[in-house]
Amino acid sequence: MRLHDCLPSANGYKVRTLFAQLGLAYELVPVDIFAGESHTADFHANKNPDGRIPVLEPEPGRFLAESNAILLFLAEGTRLLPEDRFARAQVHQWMFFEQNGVEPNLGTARYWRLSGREPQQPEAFRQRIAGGVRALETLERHLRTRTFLVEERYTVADLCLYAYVHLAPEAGVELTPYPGVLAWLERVRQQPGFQGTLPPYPANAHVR
Ligand SMILES: N[C@@H](CCC(=O)N[C@@H](CS)C(=O)NCC(=O)O)C(=O)O
Repeated sequence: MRLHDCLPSANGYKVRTLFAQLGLAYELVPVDIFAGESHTADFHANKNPDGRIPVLEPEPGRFLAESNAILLFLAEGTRLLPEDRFARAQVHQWMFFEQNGVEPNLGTARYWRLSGREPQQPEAFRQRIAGGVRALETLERHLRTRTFLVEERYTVADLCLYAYVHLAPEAGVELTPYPGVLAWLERVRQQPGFQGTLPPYPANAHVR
């Protein structure tokens, strides 16, 4: 399998971590998204019409985009995705929440802050932070009394949410007001195959 990815991406990090946790080998195909490599005619036509990474190529010529769709595809039939229909729907619930409440808020705010884009759009940045804080409050309400997001066992939903939640301080949002979230992050870090930190954004990600 091949993964078209850019290493500082936390969406890509989700997939790379799952590969490690499942013990699956893959070939990394680097895509310099800051140089426009995900917006070539070939990339749009054949890999992802949305022009974004990560993109999984499970077999030559077949491409799957959206990090959470990739996670669910790879986790099928493994211990990280429950077979029970309702538990599986709860996994989906949290992964949809991640794409609605966490990634567009904490993920975008982090990118803007680390790449120098924050001062260009202070009001939009403030709104993303407010949305991120609301998502953290939601997670805290759920995790204060639970070990993992679904049925007290580690699933692909925990990995999915971990990616941008643990990076909240890089968006400027401290996690100390969320002790349940902090304890859960630590439990995720203890999982076999856990991957460490992400590399920083390259120089060409920054506004000049
Ligand atoms: N919802 C998508 C978001 C993917 C995404 O935003 N990827 C970013 C990197 S983290 C990207 O490729 N950006 C390049 C661009 O938008 O031109 C997912 O979960 O995979």
